[in-house]
Amino acid sequence: MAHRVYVGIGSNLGSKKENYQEALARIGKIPITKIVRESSLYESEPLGDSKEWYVNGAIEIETDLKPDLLLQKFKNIERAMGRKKVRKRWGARVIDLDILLYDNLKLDKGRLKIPHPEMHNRKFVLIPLSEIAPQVVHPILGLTISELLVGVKDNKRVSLMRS
Ligand code: A4P
Ligand code: MG
Repeated sequence: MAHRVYVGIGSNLGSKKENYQEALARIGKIPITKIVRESSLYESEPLGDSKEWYVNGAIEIETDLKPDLLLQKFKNIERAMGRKKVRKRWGARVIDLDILLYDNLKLDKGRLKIPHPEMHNRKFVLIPLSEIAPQVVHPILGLTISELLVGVKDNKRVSLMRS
């Protein structure tokens, strides 16, 4: 399949680990798409208003879907898993699926920004991503994920989840 995409996954509502696993299963069923790598799961201190910690991780997928169609599939999954439509930005969510990187694409369509505009500022993204894609280069910043992680200024706690 033609495109290599990295996806950030987060849950901070309900059975977070189960939500995460269900999202993986649903992503695995998207047509012309397959999961090729999975990071470990991490528990992360919330960024924003929510008090509830997140379960976060990252996956690599290969897909023939264009970015906007892939985003639509992710939104369908979020909806099917019960994310309310109207809610606070950065509020609690059953599942949040973010397209972090899509090949070397740079896209800013308002509805869809790739690379994800905050990924390089967030340890809860860079730590799992560095497990599966340490040498992948950020197409705008020109640094690898490992390098971004070394330089990140984020004092929120992120720890490997005990199974
Ligand atoms: N959108 C634009 N670019 C993208 C992209 N690359 N991937 C648009 C996915 N969506 C993208 O997102 C709002 C709209 O962003 C989407 O409809 C899509 O058209 P959303 O997921 O509905 O809303 P949101 O997630 O509340 O807002 P936002 O700004 O996307 O927040 P983030 O960046 O997703 O951050 N703390 C911890 N510890 N762990 C977390 O995972 N996540 C957030 C949410 C806050 N704090 C967190 C975590
Ligand atoms: Mg989001």
